[in-house]
This record gives sequence, structure tokens and C-alpha cells, in this order.
Amino acid sequence: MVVLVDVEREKRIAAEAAAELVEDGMRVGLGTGSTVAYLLPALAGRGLDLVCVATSSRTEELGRDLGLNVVRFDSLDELDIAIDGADQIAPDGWLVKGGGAAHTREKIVLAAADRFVVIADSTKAVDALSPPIPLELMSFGLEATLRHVAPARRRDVPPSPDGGVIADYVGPVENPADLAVWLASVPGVIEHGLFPPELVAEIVVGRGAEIHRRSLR
Ligand code: A5P
Repeated sequence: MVVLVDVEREKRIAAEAAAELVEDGMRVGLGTGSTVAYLLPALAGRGLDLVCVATSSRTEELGRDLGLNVVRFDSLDELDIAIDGADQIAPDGWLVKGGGAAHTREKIVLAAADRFVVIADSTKAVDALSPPIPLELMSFGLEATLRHVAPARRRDVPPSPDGGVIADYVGPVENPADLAVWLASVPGVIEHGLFPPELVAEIVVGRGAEIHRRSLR
């Protein structure tokens, strides 16, 4: 039997549910991607007094166009909440992010937040994480770094706003914690797209017409 998933509806209802978690006066981290594209109008529509930081210029522009107060992330040292999508969500809360190449800024913003809420459609929930794992690499010594993190391939996208080269590790992902430690140890790797459960406060997934929520702390 073929089950058709209305992915757009699932993204929208997850994003709208997360927008309700934001309270007046909060400092909010805004993620990047097609699920966050539903969050921004839902948040703007609430008319709250917020200070927001964006994880990409796409989110910054969209947020400002919708009337959100988006400031540079150099004037705040912590955030109350951050809301972002994910490419893969494992049962134990490990995430893969960076399909949109924004994982370095996302990790910085999410790590600064008191509470990181993941929003996703049901296709993002997986039994186990699998490649590709996004990477941001220094352009200096790029070929040597790619060789070190092999098997890896450079992605055909522009550099990050911080000048990093976007690539993907395509080898096995047996233990995400071990892989994360190894990737972070390679000289030339600026950041990888494995996000540990310790960073995550809540996962909100749209499944059909329902919202499934899971608190990790
Ligand atoms: C951006 O680099 C990513 O981490 C996104 O947050 C992730 O790819 C989810 O994107 P979608 O909401 O478009 O699936």
C-alpha cells in the first residue's frame, strides 16, 4: 500500500506549533530551511515584541520582510529559544543538519539558546542516521582536508557567508558520537552537521494532521 505524506502540511503544522512556544520579550534564534519558512510568518503573525537572530541571510531577509526584528548576532550572548529544522532525527535525539549548508551558524545559534526546538515533517524521523553528513571546511589546504575526512565530496554550492567550503562526509555512520568526535578533530574542519541530543530540548514533528512532541530535557 502506498501512503502519501503531505510533507508541506506536516512542516507547516510543526512550525506553527513551535511558534506558539515563543513568548513576548524573548530572544529568538531562527533556523534555516523550508520548515523554518513556515515558522517565520507564524511567528510574525503573533505580533510579539521579540529580538531575533538568523542563521542565514535567507532567513534574515525573509524575517525582516515579515516585520520581525532581526539583529546581528554580535550584540547578544544568549538566546531564550531557537527553532530550526533537521535533515534526519534519530530515535535517541541525534540530528543531521546542514542540507542547506547553514549548519555552522545554526550550531552556534542553537548552542546559545536556553531551549532548542526542532521542527520537522515525518520523513525526517529515521531509525538510524546515514550519510551524507554536511561539513564546512577551510579553503586553505582543502584537498588535504578532504583526503583526511574521506570518503567525502565537495558540494557544488557557494561558500558559506564565513568563507567556508561546503562538503559532505559520505562514509558509514555507525556511532554518531564517535563520528562527531573524529570529524571535529580533523584540522581544517570548521564544523560538521551532527548535532547531539544534549543540544535539543524538544522535537516537534508533523505526522499527517497530528503534532508529535518529544521533550529531551
Ligand atoms: C540548513 O542548513 C539545514 O540544517 C536545515 O535546517 C535542514 O536542512 C532542514 O531543512 P528543511 O526544513 O528544508 O528540511
